[in-house]
Amino acid sequence: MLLFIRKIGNTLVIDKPKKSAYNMNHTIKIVIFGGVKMNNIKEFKEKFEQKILESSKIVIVPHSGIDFDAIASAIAISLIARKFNKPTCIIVNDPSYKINHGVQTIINEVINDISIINSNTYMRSRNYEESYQNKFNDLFVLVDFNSYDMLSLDKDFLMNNKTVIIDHHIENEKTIPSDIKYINQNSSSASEILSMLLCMFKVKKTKDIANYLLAGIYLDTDKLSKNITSSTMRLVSNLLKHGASMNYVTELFAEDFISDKKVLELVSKSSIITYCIAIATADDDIEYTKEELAKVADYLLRYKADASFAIGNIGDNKISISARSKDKVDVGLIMHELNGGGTKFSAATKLDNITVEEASKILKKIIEPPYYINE
Ligand SMILES: [Mn+2]
Repeated sequence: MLLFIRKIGNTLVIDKPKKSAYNMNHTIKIVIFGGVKMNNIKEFKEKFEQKILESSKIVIVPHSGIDFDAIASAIAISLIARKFNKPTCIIVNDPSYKINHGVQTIINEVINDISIINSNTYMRSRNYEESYQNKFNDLFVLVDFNSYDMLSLDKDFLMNNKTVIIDHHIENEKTIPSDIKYINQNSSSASEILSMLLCMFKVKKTKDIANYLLAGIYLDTDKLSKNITSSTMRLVSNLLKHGASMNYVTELFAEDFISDKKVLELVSKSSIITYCIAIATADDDIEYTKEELAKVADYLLRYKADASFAIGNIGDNKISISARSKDKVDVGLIMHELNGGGTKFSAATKLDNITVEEASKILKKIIEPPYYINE
């Protein structure tokens, strides 16, 4: 058998010559990264506790484009820090018009109790120059992401500060170096990991935090239909026991009518380009949020498609592609070819200065073996 070996950043990728997107399953990746990665959550808990104890403030950084999983996990981390009497803040840099209304509801519910600020406010509070030199001994906890792409802080800033990552996404060459990290791709969501950590740290779960974590799990499992394991369901059961309510969560997920109409219009414009792959290509002059594109891709998987892609303009001269897969196609690898990332089931990328149509052509070149192209 002929094997190809390529090096992408810190990753060695070995693959068989590919005939179709299906064969991408045979790719082997060897990833070499810095930082201490904990495979064992108990070991991570001990190290994380030490880091919290030796720091003066816990600065929690959810990913940009904050969603239910990121905000719920961030709030859970602030409860852990509080147990050790450490002050905390959560950094959110997304402009409020870009924040999902359900996520905004959660932020509004906790804002009087937990400090949620943007990075400039944090920098001012800490004195910009001195923060860069870590004069304050703050601990940065990045949650629900591990890559520079989704970091809402100045990249150089983290270099001199202590960093912890808690995540469930695959690592890639853009993974941020950290002192310790717990990254478990078998977990459905960061909220699942945090539900477990709250138990281990013996933090009492209120009805509110149980609801938020359930919303986080609900989002990342596409309403408890994907990526779930017996461990996920055990934790869901535990959250329900602590007062979480499905009614509260479905209410948070209620669609905004205008946005949903946009989603369904784009779904109706999609085409199944082979018998297995659905692509929705938006008009350039309509701006979508990444979340709307993700919904379109999710929606397309209801049909007999193995994988789906939604391509649209997200503003700032950027085109985003959101990709979803049932099983046979590895959309993580396909998005990786376009400088993006994600898991086999759910991935995305952003492309600069091109049109939706051009992005669609590039994507089709990657996913279609020549004998499938019919244009
Ligand atoms: Mn997540």
